[in-house]
Amino acid sequence: MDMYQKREMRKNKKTDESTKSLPSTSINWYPGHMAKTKRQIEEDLKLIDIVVEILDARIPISSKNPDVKELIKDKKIIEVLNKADLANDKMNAKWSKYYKSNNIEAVLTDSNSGKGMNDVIKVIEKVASEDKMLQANKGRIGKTIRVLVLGIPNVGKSSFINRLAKKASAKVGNKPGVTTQKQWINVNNKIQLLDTPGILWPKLGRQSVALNLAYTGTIKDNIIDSTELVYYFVKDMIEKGYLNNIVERYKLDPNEIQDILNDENYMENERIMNIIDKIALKRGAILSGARIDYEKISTIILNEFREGKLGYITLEEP
Ligand SMILES: Nc1nc2c(ncn2[C@@H]2O[C@H](COP(=O)(O)OP(=O)(O)OP(=O)(O)O)[C@@H](O)[C@H]2O)c(=O)[nH]1
Ligand SMILES: [Mg+2]
Repeated sequence: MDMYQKREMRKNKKTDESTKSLPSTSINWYPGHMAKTKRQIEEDLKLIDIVVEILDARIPISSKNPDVKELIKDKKIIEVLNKADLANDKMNAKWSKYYKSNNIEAVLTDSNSGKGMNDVIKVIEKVASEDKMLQANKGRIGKTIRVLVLGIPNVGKSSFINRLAKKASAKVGNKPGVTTQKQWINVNNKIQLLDTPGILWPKLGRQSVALNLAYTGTIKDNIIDSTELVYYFVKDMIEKGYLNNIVERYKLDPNEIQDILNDENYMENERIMNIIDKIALKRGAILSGARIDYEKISTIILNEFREGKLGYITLEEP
């Protein structure tokens, strides 16, 4: 990066949280689409007893849609922190404790391996048995508990459903008298799952939320400049105590990195960019004229994060 680029970077980054604006929503979520999705979920809610909301364990706050509470009204909800295998163990425990102390039912899962699925089943049965409304509703006693899976894009809704379905017998066809085309999956003799999840719209109000969703791949990274995205990612990693993960993954010299971070001659954003430059050099993300290929290094770093190659990382704490 030459001096001019660095100056530009400095100019841009000074404003960080305050004035920098990201696109307010991903292209797929224009208001009409959102309204249609909402209506669909409202229809599905009429058919079910319990909601399972899938969150990304690495970003339990950013991956939660705050409208859900209003949407589901008095339906009971279970939070599933999926992709727990990619998240930090200590933070997983911290989040579990947080939910417990707030009387929120929450389960950590890995929908690839199936870890946590039995806990989900147990919690569904427990919640159903405690739900007075469900029990009071005479017609429902002895009937199956019907479950709807909700979640923002890419959190693992389909993987989660497939995992539960694998344990289950074949799909149940349309029930006579049910006019919709709904397909139900028998999870066991007590629980049925609607086979299509409700896709919630991500809430991009705060910049940090939009960034978290871009890091994890929930919103397309082409809505934000890749140099900026990787800049914020590395900055967040350092601030959240994951500098070592980067140093180790890219075989950087820890002393050299410390020197960069302590160098008073640079603004913070320049220090971050210098570290990214080091990674780019290691990975050969170089263009003609020895310029850094930020697009390439951005893709490399973020893909490796998404694949878990940077280690177990949780970006939000309770
Ligand atoms: N490591 C890990 N990867 C997961 C887990 N669950 C899902 N994935 C991966 O995350 C990606 C998205 O999973 P999907 O099940 O398609 O997510 P979805 O919520 O159905 O996504 P949309 O249908 O696009 O809204 C896939 O590459 C999955 O393999 C998990 O628990 N751990
Ligand atoms: Mg899906």
